[in-house]
Amino acid sequence: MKNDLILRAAKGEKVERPPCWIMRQAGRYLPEYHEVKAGRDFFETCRDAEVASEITIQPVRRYKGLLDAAIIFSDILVIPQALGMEVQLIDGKGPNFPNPIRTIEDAQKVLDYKVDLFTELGWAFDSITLTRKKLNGDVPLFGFCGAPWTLLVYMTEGGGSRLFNYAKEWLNKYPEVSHKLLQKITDVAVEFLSQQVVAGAQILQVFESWGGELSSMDFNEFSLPYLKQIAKKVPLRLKELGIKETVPIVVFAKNSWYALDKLCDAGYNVVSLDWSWDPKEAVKINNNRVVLQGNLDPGVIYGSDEIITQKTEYMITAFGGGKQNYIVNFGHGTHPGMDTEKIKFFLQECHRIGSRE
Ligand code: 1CP
Repeated sequence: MKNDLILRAAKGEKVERPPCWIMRQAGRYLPEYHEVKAGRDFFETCRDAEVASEITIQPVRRYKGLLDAAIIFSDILVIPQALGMEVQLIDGKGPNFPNPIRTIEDAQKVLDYKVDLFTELGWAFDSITLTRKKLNGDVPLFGFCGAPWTLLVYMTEGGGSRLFNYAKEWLNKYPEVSHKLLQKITDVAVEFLSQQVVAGAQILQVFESWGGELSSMDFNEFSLPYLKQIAKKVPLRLKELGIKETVPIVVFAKNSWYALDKLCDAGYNVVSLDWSWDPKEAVKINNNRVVLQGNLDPGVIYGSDEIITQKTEYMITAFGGGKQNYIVNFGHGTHPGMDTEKIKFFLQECHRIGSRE
């Protein structure tokens, strides 16, 4: 490994500066992404290891020396696909499930589905292995998956949502079946994450992007127990699979402000924060139990250099300076229209500010 900064930082070690990466650092804001994708179907692009590895490496190449990790180009919706559900990505509209889970019979079909990860998601492992080879030790590679509740949202809603009426109906009308579905998703997530490590992933992130849609009480019932299972079972499975190194795991539960204290004890090495947090508050609540990651509002990238500097400086300082228990990121992903040069400036500022004695 030429650069293992993020692996050391994620384990809580003291580091020379905070490692930097950005959620959705690959994708639509990069002109080279559009060039390579060339109007092809999104999932077809993911399944082509050569293309997916190229897209994964694009930001690392563009921001040479500024990014300390790559994240494999794929999507959280590949687990529903592995559970036998059809998922499309419609340009300009987002994910679409032609047959979402709406009835008990639909749910039973998913529960009865015999998942064969290597048949359904073999391409994901090939893509990770090839990307690792191409990265040649430049930076560590993230594997990832969607958290069970967030995936259940897509599987019941059939796509993105504003009201979350179908997902909420499932939790409140059929809590027992909802738990069975969440458990099935969890089991697949544990195996999928573990096999991503076998294929070459060196650090993992679990995306609970719709965590903030739950009440605190429902988060405790429908999200947290499954997040905890993932954190506990992946290391055990990795041991069984003969992996000797510790593989750090990050959890990102967007807008789940009420859950930070519990997430710090959920078994993860790193807790990633959205931008609603004042880092000082989060640092106090965490009290050095885990490494924190985040949390600049990506919208700051639309600002002047002075504003980017000012807000980045506040962030890094408020997280304690960045030499321990901190990883730089945005509070959520990049936007398609963002200026690549502004993102470069942000990363340069993180290096400058984070390296200061
Ligand atoms: O650099 C990277 O991060 C690339 C890999 C990646 C990841 C980690 C992609 C590529 N998607 C994801 C995770 C993902 N996908 C999440 C969790 C993170 C988050 O909260 O943003 C979620 C919720 C999805 C679902 C999804 N897939 C959406 C959001 C729709 C909604 O409901 O709001 C969208 C638009 C996609 C498609 C997708 N996935 C990735 C990209 C680059 C795209 C856009 C594809 C395109 O239009 O070209």
